[in-house]
Amino acid sequence: MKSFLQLWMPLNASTHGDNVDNLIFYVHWLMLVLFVGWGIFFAYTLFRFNRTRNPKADYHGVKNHYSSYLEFAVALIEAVLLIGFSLPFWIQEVASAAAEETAHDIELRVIGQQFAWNIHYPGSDGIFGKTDPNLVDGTSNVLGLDRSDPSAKDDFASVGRLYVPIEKKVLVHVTSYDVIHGFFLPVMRVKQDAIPGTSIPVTFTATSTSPENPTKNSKWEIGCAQLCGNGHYKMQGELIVLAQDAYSTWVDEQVKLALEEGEAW
Ligand SMILES: [Cu+2]
Repeated sequence: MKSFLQLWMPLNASTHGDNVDNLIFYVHWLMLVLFVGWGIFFAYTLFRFNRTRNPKADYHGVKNHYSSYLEFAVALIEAVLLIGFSLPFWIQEVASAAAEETAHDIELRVIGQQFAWNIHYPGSDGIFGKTDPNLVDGTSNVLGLDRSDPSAKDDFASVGRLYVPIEKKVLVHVTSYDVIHGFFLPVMRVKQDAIPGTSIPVTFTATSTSPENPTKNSKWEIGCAQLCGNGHYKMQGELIVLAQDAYSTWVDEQVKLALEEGEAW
């Protein structure tokens, strides 16, 4: 089943991707079992209640209460599964996710905007400078950075191109400038709604570098997974996973450019 489904699935290049994929495979197995089971039951009823065996309809039906007992048993088992297993597991997962949120190597902000992905890098100080939606300018200041804030001086933006290093845990704060978008990295098995006014953390760790000169098909895509307007279809970006030293070099270059640009402000 796994290798069969993988024919249609995007490459997985993240550490947690296998868990997501396994869930998809288990759900498919379960659906296959249910499909075959109900199919057999359907065929059985067609045979069991056919016209030659039952020439006259039975207007009274079943008299005993077995079906009620059965339904009660099913409800009870489901309640035990939900209260006894699912809820404790969910609470534990939420707690560990909250603890995980603080542990990371790289921290970024991703801001969805009709129709592009703006990525905010905190620069060499690792601190995000103040931003203000009123300062947003489509060409010179896509992030709305407040340049009077000292920690904003080395911040820089990357539009539509998300650069991350390999084997480093990346924490992304996902938000939106205008409407609801869906931040989607298929190869990282990351999908998170970008909602105006809220900042939602997601983490991932890349296990391999992206293709060096990608074609249209081999490019690692950033997609928008929420219908967000007329230009939704073209709200694409590219995920570029670099070796760690190549990433540091790139960040240094961008910081240098930002500082030079900042002097002109
Ligand atoms: Cu969008």
